[in-house]
Amino acid sequence: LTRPHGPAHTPQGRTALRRAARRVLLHNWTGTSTVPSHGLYPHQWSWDSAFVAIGLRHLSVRRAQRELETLTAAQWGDGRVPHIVFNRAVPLGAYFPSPDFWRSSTAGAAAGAPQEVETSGIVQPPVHALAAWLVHEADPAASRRRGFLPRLYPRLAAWHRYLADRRDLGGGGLAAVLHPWEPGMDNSPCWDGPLQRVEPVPASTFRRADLDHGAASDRPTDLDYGRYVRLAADYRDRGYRDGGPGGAHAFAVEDPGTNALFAASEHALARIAAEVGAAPGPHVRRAEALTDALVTRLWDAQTGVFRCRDLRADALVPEIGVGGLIPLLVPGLPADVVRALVRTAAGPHFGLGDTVRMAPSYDLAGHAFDPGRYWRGPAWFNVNWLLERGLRQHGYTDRADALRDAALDAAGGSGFAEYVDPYSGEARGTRDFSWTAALALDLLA
Ligand code: 9WN
Repeated sequence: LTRPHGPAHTPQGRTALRRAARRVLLHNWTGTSTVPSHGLYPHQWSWDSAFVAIGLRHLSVRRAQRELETLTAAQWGDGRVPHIVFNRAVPLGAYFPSPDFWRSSTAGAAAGAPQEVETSGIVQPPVHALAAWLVHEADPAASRRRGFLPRLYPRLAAWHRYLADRRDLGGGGLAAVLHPWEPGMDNSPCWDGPLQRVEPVPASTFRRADLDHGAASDRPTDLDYGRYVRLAADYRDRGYRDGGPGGAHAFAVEDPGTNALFAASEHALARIAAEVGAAPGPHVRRAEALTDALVTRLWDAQTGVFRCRDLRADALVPEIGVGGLIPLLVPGLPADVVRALVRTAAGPHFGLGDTVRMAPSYDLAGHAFDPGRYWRGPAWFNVNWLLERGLRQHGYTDRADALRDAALDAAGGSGFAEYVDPYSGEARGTRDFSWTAALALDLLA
């Protein structure tokens, strides 16, 4: 375990880090929103924008507001906030799958896809209400002057309604994900089992633009992509319908990370409602119901971690992914569950503060652990920011401080890498990655 000695530990180091993080965010700003990275991800991504706004608020509250406004302007009539909003100035071949694959404005017309902009048809975790509240809090006067929350509130409320009404496919009060891209942890070993039912399309039928920018050993495999493409194409060909006729999805999973973010954001939405003069009660009640459902449906008391539920098999997935720790972020989680999660984070599966300084994305002792490959082991900054916030919220201040310093050291030391090897801190994936810079700025504040 590397001992702390990085930029987080001196005032000069912190100043330099702040400056470098700002440079990344300025560079990745397109005028209306922020790209995760110009090469690998040249469009706007949903949960990235929420994390970016949380950092941008320290740089420009106006830009942070704009980031969320641009994203939610591409919301569909049924309430879904798409996982990608495409920039039409970017050539089609720069990212796969491109707008001509998703065909949102035609294939998604019945679901109310916008006509003025092309988007994907799937979603990502709902971090937006939490982000909107944090952006508001950064400068409440400026927020009120621009009517930021009154404009955003109906959009956020419709987004949460979509998740609650259309995505509760298991009937137990949680939102299901229908594609491994939806929980944002694309190739986590948690999806390996449920994905076995999905017939991959041949790799010869698509061209992976990601390999122009990223090392193949850091990225998902062609077999993974074959299954991602099959699932997305099938969803599109059903008009992006979630239920109703033909609504049986080959992949449907209840993910603890997504649902924990839903619960935390629902609490934030209650505060937003109160601020804009709407009733907070329904949001508080939904947040509490989500918290109960998380514990009832996904808590594994024996291991002390939340698991994914494969809805097709109606069984918990045996793999232990870092999404299972994210409920630490939820206010009102039962105290015994909080204590068990904190123990698990520091135990052999995640080694936090023991064998590693940042939580890995997957079980250190798991059979599929790979310290370099994407969501199969590397440590990610958004996830560790969420855990830092969860630890702090539940009073684990020393652990939160240590994690904050570790994340700052790794962000600075890796050139704001997309993810890092959890043991060595070595940079993986792309560099100058937006949420790494944004969340470093937030941790420095
Ligand atoms: C697919 C943009 C996104 C993140 C995801 C991350 C990765 C996309 C990809 O990049 O996914 O959505 O092309 O691999 O897994 O969490 O939002 O940064």
